[in-house]
Amino acid sequence: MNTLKTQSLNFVRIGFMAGCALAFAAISHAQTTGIEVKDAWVRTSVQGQKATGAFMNITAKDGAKLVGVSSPVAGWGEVHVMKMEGDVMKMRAITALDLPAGKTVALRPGGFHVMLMDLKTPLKKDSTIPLTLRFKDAQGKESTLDLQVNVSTQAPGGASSGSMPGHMSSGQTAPHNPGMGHKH
Ligand SMILES: [Cu+2]
Repeated sequence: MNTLKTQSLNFVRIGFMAGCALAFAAISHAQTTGIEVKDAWVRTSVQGQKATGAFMNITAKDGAKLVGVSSPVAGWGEVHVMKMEGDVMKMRAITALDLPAGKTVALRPGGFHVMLMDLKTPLKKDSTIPLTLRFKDAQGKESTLDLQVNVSTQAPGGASSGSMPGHMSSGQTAPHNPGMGHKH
């Protein structure tokens, strides 16, 4: 009985400290230099659905790794890769996604993506959610990038790749700079 009480007290304290650390991180790393995120969107979810995917194009000018993701609407987030194994499409979590210098890495349905787990609320079309990405640079230094991501049923500008990028960038923190690096 006594032990139980001590444990739950410790738990409360750890939770509080984690909250402080998060708040501090958000302030001290508000400016992530050299990393650009475009065309970010997260797929709608329905009541009772536990997970959904988020997709975007990330360019790290000097190279970096995407090592973590979180959002207040989810219990936790993971970076996933989706691959065909035989005839079965499988996805698994990876601890780091390599972002080679100057190359745009696409997170999209069927490939790399962000998975938001243990959703706390249904994500409604045309709303936005906060999403925090955590990066590690070549020196191992961590930084975070806070985004507001549109909730949608499909990629910005439609399902095909031939449409105009930048069309939906309202509400995103990434600079409005359409066209760069897109091949048709
Ligand atoms: Cu996934």
